[in-house]
Amino acid sequence: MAVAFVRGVWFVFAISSIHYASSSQEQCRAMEFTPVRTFDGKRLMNHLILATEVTDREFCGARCFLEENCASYNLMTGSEAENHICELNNATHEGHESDLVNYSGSIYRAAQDACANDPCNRRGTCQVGFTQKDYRCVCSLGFTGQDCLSDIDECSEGTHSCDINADCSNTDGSYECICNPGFHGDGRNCEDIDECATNTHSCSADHLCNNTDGSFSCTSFTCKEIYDRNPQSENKAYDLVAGPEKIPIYCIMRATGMGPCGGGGWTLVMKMNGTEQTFHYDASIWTNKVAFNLEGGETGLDGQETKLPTYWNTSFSKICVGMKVPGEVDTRFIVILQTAESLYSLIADGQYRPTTSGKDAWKSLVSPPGRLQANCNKEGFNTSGDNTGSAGRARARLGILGNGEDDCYTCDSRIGFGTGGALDDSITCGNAHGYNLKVKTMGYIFVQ
Ligand SMILES: [Ca+2]
Ligand SMILES: [Ca+2]
Ligand SMILES: [Ca+2]
Repeated sequence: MAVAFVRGVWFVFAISSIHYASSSQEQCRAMEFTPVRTFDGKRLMNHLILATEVTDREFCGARCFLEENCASYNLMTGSEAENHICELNNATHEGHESDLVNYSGSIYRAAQDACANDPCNRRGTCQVGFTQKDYRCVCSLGFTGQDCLSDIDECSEGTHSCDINADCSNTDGSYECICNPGFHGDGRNCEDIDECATNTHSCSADHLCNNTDGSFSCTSFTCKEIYDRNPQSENKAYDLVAGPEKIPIYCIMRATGMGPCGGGGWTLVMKMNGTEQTFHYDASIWTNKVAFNLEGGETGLDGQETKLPTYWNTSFSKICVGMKVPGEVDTRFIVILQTAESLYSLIADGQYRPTTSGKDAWKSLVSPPGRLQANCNKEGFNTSGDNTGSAGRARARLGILGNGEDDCYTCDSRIGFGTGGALDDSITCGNAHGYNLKVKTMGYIFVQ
């Protein structure tokens, strides 16, 4: 008997029978080469995995033991002084009887072959000598289990390589990746489809297509955007993105009846009734971002009041304001050239901001022509008297003030939107000129 220690494994060589064993739990392997399975003058062909030289003929068995796929070996013996050729095979002659050929000078030795009946399924590799069953299976990709019968669910185990924008579906032995709707690619790599560029979107002609990751959105923020895409657009409500949602908002596209404002796509902001207190100068409606009666924003120049999110969300370079005197057919408009990020930004802070429309323009809003006292003529946003203590005096969120005295301290007349104060605090839109002229109108504000 000889004893050797090679790469952490003890080998015990008996004269007739050689037994190899290792004690490591994971690599636990036991191989026995018995005299019954030793064939002098034979060589197993066609199953070679490694050929090497050994100085000691007994080391060929040790090499086989250390090579996990080795099940048998051919030892070609030379003279005692020379090295021996050691051929390691991944099978034994069992099931391969015709591969065992006569070969002078060769000794063929086969381990007990628990792999002979192919216990490993799905093209798994059987390794002799491992585990209590004397074999173990190295499963091919996608399979697991002792005999490789179980499919690995790569999708639920998270071992797949599908794109983050793909759906993983498990298959027997593998898995499939299919890009999510709105993406294209092979499943491993998925890219957003640009529906706008490829013209596969479903946006109407009124809306601009905006590509998004995995989808697209159809948007118009203003009536002018719609008009610019289609100058034939008619006056009506269109779905506009005004804030987080799309809501129907009335657009005036045609110049007809719009006086100096003309057409080109006016976005409705407010409609107010001068007999109601909704839009009084002191009402919080001017200083908050809360919509009022959205339904009223879907119709044109009628008697409904409304305050739309366009008040604080819509930027513009000009404002069209109109007044309609009860009993009159026409609404009279003037245009105010003013750029701002929103009407809210011009009004809500209460700061006075002048406009330059002129007295005659403001008077033209009312029919018969409005009247103002001769002096002051202060016009703009948040217009009020010069003395800070004049809360009771005429003021307008957007309008012009007139005074009999040659100053702006005691203003009693006004034309404007969101008015209040002397001499009739109940008029919130229209013209107040002393005790003998009080015109409460509908008021409309559009931006473009
Ligand atoms: Ca699978
Ligand atoms: Ca897209
Ligand atoms: Ca006065």
